[in-house]
Amino acid sequence: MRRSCASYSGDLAEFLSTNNQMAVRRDSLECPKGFVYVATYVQAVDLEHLATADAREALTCEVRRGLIARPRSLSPWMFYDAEGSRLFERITTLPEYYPTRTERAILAGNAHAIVAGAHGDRSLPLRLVELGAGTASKTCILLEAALRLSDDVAYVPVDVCPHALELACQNVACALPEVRIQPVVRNYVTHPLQLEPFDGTTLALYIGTSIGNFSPEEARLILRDLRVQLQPGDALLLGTDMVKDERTLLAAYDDSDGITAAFNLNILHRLNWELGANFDTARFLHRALWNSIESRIEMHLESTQEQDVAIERADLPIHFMPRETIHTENSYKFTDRSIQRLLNDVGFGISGAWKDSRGWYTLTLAYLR
Ligand code: AVI
Repeated sequence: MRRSCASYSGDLAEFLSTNNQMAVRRDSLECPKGFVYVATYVQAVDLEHLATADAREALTCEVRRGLIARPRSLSPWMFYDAEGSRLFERITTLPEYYPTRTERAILAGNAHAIVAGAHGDRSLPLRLVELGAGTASKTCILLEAALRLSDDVAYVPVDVCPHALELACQNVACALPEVRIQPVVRNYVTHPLQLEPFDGTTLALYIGTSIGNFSPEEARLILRDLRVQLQPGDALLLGTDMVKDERTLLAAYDDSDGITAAFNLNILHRLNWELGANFDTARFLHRALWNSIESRIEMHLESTQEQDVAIERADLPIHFMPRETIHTENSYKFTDRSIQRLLNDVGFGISGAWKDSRGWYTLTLAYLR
């Protein structure tokens, strides 16, 4: 059953619970595209349609804010439409892009210790809430470990991209049908998460080094918003990419196949499709640089020439000078001290940390102080 949900704004979970005519139907996995599978039974929801109106409004606001300002910038959440999410998935498999496979290896070797460290009272149900879940490709490792410790495990993937969320639900439902899945379509940056009360332990996951895409101030806001949703006894698992040699860092953000360049330029394609802009993407170049003072990789789009662009639905004409840039992403890299400072500032203490042998990546388990 496809529903029309043009006025939707908020949590999918909230939406589901207030719309009891919502279909709860087949238990096969052959649903049309745009529908999502929830746990061992299937709730069919037109996620694509749900997110459209909100997403377009946010896009218009962000474009007006970022492209009028100097230097020009756009927020990295704009990368993640269906094509951007697909390109990001490709990035994660590139030889130069080490964070994903490094984190996966750490999880594979330590999932039991991590979940056991978070879930003190095994008799209680366990809920894993994942911010920026993407396709949840690594989360199954933790969910499997969770199922070995508890027979009541719930998974709440939260993501701004309904397409990625749909894949996350399919992946988890196929691999681990015992897990109850409650997907939430949400931009947790602009709309802080509101978790349903839970009678058990919650392990919040902020892995995949997504925290690195926010300024230190924004990162603190996001973690504070998350912390107020947690109860004493709950935990946070934070994934952070570490400072390392510049060559390795730059290669990870400017790969030889040009996939990261395509990912960066996709923001302009998105503005063409969704806001009626007329960017000629051949007139922009992908640039990645290491800013050692701020401890971050920066991605920019550089105009190759003087040019005029119009963004029709934002009512915005823009004039670019040659070599003028749009700053599209920061990816902050951490040290043990900066992780400790960040967590301490937002009310968490560290109960464990796991790294790879080169110390390129860290997973930190934190408790509520
Ligand atoms: C999603 N995020 C953690 C990625 C990163 O490494 O900062 C996004 C990315 N940008 C370019 N490559 C990957």
